[in-house]
Amino acid sequence: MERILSGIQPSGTIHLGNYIGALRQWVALQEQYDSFFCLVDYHAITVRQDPEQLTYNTYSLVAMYLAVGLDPERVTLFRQSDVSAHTELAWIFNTFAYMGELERMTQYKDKAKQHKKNNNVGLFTYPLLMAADILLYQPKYVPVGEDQKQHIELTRELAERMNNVYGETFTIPEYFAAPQGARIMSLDDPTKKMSKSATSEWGYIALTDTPEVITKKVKKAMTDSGTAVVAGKTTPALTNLLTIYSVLSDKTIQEVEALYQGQGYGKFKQGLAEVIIEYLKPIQVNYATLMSDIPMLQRILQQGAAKAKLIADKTLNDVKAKIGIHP
Ligand code: AQP
Repeated sequence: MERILSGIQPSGTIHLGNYIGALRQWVALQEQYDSFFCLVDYHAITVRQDPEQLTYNTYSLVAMYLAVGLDPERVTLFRQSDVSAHTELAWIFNTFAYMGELERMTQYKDKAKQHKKNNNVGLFTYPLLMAADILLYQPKYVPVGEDQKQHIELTRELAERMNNVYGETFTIPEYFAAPQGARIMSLDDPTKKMSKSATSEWGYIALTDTPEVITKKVKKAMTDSGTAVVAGKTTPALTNLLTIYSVLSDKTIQEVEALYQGQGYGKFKQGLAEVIIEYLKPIQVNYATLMSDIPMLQRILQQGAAKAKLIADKTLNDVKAKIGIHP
């Protein structure tokens, strides 16, 4: 069975962008692939986190993984910091990657601007920890949103570089894009991606948002000039809203456009809010139940880490031996 691997940072509340761009695919792919999904908490600390909140966000994230439909009997769910091979391999990659390669990363450029007072070295070397997260497990595919594509390309480059020097060491992983919604944009600014750490809460819909909050956020969402509910190059805000509607309702964008023909933005937004609320209802019920049993979440993470460690340590030991660092 071919393997897939992906992860999300416990850096805040999961939003529709994370769900449509990543999580939703994971649920569909778990049937066909040997699936490894991690909570990348060492990535989250590249931005200053409140310690108690980080612990809470970690449980919240694993509960959300399960609430959307990941089956812990089938997939391996684990926390990055429980498997020390990630940081060890990341250090080795620090000695193989070039400054220029990391300087080109658009996420680093964005985050450095966003966090001027804490532009730490971890923000810069983040893609190398991500490369280690991936390559340790030798996956064929990495299902992530489009914003992570550049990091996957760097991961491939590093894997090829090491394979060329030391012989076959890593599987070269491929980016696996969501068929629709690989980049969901912010509701209050369709030129920016929907993000957990956005300064305004009006930009994202959290999977835990109440129906009232969802209705308010959708009502306030930016639209384009005009009145017709149509997708296209000149209507980026509507295209984004139509994409969300289409994915969550299992209708094509053309079907949604036809549904709201001649009805204006008000009716469309009302319909969109209803679609989101209905879609999230069962997820929110599952999530509340799962969050009431933290020891069970801890057990799932422990079991996952034990399975992940077996594979990760094997890859790390192979790399260490090849570079001359024997146990
Ligand atoms: N707007 C988005 N559209 C589609 N996919 C998205 N992803 C993130 N935003 C969108 C995908 O979600 C997964 C998890 O992301 P992450 O937590 O590792 O970090 P991120 O990409 O930096 O996401 P955020 O929400 O913007 O987090 P912050 O604000 O903390 O940096 C990834 O697969 C990502 O592609």
